Amino acid sequence: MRIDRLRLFDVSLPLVHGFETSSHRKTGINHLLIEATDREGRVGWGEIASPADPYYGAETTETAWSIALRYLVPASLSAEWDEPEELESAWSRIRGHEFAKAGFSIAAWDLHARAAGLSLASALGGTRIDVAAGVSLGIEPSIDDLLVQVERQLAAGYGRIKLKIAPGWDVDPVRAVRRAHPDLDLHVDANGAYPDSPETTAIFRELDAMRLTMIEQPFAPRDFVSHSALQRSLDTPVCLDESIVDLGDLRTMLALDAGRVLNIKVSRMGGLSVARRAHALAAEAGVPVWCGGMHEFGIGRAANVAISSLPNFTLPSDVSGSDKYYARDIVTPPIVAEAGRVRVPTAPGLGYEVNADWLREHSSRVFDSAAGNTGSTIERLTA
Ligand code: OSB
Ligand code: MG
Repeated sequence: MRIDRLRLFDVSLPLVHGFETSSHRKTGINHLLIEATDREGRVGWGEIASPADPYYGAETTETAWSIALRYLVPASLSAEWDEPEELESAWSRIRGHEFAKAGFSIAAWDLHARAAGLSLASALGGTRIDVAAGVSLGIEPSIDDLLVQVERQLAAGYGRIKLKIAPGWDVDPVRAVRRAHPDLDLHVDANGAYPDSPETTAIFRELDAMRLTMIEQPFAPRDFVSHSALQRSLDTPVCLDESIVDLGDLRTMLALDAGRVLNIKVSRMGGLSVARRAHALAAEAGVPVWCGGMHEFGIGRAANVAISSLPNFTLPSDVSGSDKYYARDIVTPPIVAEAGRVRVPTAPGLGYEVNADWLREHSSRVFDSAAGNTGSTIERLTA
């Protein structure tokens, strides 16, 4: 297989409901979409789901655009490959930039699966016909507002809810939700916002009594030692997200008992091949996994659905229907959750088609490798 042409679209969509985490509030999402056309004219799609700002990780939409044009596009156009891993090895010497790499990995896997006539889920070794979906709820102006959001998502059929927490927004809102819904599959995500201090330990002791499924990423990403000490003092499993960007990080987590649940994000780990290897390593260690989301548009969301069909994704994933975030997604049909589950497509590749008009309408710039050389100077505004 050889990719002959790449186009990158810089796409923005408004969120239907603002989303606030421990670091900031978002009202819209800006991701990059990748269209890869092979020598036979087959097309694969990928999504670079980096946040616009460097508060979740170091990458931004701009760093991803720059690394893509300067390194990943030329590497992808010059490789001859059969398996996606072979193409990925063309950029393995580039350090970091996992979100940027993940977009190209998804496009390669989509092409690979389409060429083989397989759904992406089957090409990855997935076994489920549908996957359990959970929703992630941001910090709200008040506890009453949060309770309204919880009711709304339960009414929509979701069975698992994750609450964003931050210092000053933790024990009280979580207790209120737990009181209103004693049996709900509930967990919290701090996005690394807590200092490792006696006050923090006291907060997590209180949360430990609320029968949460997990406490996600309480401390800074590189602080495995604090996560390990906390995990050993709690009954609730600690889940790592930002800490795990490669398999070495996962081995560190397992060796230090720094968490007992793993959030696998295709984007954070640099693509589908690494995500699949992390899934296998976690399964071997007896650590359950789920797939985290980055507010993906339909392409990245479809990749998340596909990876979630693997056997050790035993906890609900952040793969809510497109409508939780977007009035209109860029794929057709839109991704939908029914009774808290999303069907795994059986059509070849990602199983969704891109609406080209809608995509163009929401793109602020488009890069086309066929329009000239592959240097960083060809950024074309769409007509
Ligand atoms: O930590 O899971 C996170 C969104 C942006 C940055 C970090 C996170 C999130 C989410 C999104 O929680 C959940 C989703 O995409 O459904
Ligand atoms: Mg998280």
